[in-house]
Amino acid sequence: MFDRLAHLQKNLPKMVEIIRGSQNVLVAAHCRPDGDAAGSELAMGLILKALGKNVTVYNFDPIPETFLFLQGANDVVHTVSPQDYDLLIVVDCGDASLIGKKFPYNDFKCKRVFIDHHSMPYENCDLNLHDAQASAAGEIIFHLMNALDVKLTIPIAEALYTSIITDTGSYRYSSTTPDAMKISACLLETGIDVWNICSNIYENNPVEKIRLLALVLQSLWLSNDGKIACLHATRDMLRACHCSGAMTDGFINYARSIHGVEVSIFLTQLEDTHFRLSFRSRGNFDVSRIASSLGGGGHKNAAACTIDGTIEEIRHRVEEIVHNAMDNTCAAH
Ligand SMILES: [Mn+2]
Repeated sequence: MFDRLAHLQKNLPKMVEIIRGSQNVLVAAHCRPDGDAAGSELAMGLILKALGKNVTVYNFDPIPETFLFLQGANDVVHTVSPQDYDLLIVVDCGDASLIGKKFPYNDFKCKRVFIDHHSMPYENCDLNLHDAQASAAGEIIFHLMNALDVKLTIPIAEALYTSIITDTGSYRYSSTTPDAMKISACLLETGIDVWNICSNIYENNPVEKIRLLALVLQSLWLSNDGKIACLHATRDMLRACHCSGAMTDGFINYARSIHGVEVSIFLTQLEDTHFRLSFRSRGNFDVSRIASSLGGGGHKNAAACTIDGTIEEIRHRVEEIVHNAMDNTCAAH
């Protein structure tokens, strides 16, 4: 029934065996959790609980308010003692460094496993359940749940549904596969309330965020050919609206939504001349390669890194890199 299940068959039984053989499990995901990171780590936590394990769910950063309706979200911890665990499961994360700068990954002497759908499987671990074609890490966790014979409950379905709708952009991105739809159908059959989930995630903005959006939209910059759009949020703008940097999540999509724009970038000021740089692209243009060339990573259509310079310098530098990559892409076809 599921097209991508065969791809997981090699490591799925091994993952089941490792989980069955453990008792005290730490589940982690990438920092600054999005819907997939939060949804998949909480779903994994609930699945392990159903198996009678002692489970702790960790994230370096707080779970955003929009996902706090998910079961277990308020129990997520932000500090960790590696010696307390006999298994570490990292979900929706392509590299241990992305769990968070101070996460003591190398202090875990137990088995460390990854469940992920970023472009490349992470090598420095004991086992990797990886499928770059999965729409969300939550999709792989759905298969793992079945392999573990854990019953799909409403709280697990809500968490997995959150994973899939957020990582597919509400079934708009090209990652929206037949499997994503079939798994979503299974989740709906539990009786989850889709409108309740979606209004928690998408129609629950703090007014501060909307005030910040109004400021951010005024920063719009377009390249001369209209193919690159940039928005930014300075620390002054965040301060004026009483917002954290995480509140800018999703703003970059306004830049990409402009007719003719192929790549959008978003700069969030971290320090005077230090910025978080996010990329979004349309169609085939691969921004993960640009982000990795600058020390970051991500997916084909969504990637990020950090970068030094003034806003003008960074825009100029990135414009050049993106235009070069566009020229090469055209030359290759
Ligand atoms: Mn994901």
